Amino acid sequence: MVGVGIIGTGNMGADHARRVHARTHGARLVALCDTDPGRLAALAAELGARAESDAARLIGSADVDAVIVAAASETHPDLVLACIAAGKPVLCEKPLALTAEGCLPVLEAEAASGRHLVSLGYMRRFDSGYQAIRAAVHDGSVGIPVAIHCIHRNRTVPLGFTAARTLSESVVHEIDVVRWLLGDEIVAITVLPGRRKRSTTGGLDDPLLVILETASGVLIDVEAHVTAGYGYDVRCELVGSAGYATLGMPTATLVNTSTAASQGITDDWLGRFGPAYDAEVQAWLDTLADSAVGANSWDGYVSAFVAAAAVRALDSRERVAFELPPRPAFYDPSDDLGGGSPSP
Ligand code: ISE
Repeated sequence: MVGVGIIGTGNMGADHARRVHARTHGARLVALCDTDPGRLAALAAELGARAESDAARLIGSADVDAVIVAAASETHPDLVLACIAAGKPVLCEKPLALTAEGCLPVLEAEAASGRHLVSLGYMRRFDSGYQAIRAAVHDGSVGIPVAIHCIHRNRTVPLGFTAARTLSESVVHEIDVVRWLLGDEIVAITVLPGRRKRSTTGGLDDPLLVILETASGVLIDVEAHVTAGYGYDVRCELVGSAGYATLGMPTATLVNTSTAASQGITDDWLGRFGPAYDAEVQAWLDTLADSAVGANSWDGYVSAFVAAAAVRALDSRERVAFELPPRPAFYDPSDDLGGGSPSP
């Protein structure tokens, strides 16, 4: 039994805690940590876990073999560094750090440890729909990829939300998943703000049309739309030289009545990607310490790097071309990009 400790008991952390407690095998939820004592105590009592007010103590606990980090984004790099120092595998929610530079100490510490201890929570890599698209690329059935059309809609965001956050918190998922689908790197990005909707308060530019270009010339468009109003909606269609592959609607049941045909829609990503989160955490528990599962620290660095370029493209209203720094040898390409198998 792997003893799991979870830092952060907000929406995502609580969801992971319930998942480890009830929907995975081979693991036991041992300890939880949060800066909000009331929230922490309530969840710890619900799940029969120890409540720790200090993250360093949780990471150092002898009964904690592996750690999930789901605390506030700005705390991620320090918490991940503490896990590496303790030699404990860590599954960190995205982002690895708020900036690409902020990821660098993690890359250095992980390489110095000689162990792939860090997995990053880009859960779309574990979604069966995205996996089927990737399989269609890898087995050649859609031919040579030429374009990807993406839609990423959130129902709503808090007041004061910014378009830069749309890019670094939402579009960052497309940035990660298209690299993984294609085994190709993004080399240029353009961001076009559209007409502002009357319902959008605070002057938020929403939706944005984001265009990504890859090294081999695949064109990707993303409608990034965080005040869509009606629900959470993520779509993806990959077009190749011999066909295309499209994500199905996640709620399969179509209700047909005399006046309408309707399908349910989820409110947020926890609903839409629930099975993907389950698969991600189980895969992580199954391979602990052997290697990262899904995205690794290098992927976290690249997604932060490309998201920063996207913010520059939005600010300048110009196409921004860039070159990634060389990938450290420690992060072998077969770990994530085009490794030949369509597994995560
Ligand atoms: C949120 O932070 C997430 O990470 C979700 O997966 C994403 O779809 C959503 O747009 C973000 O706001």
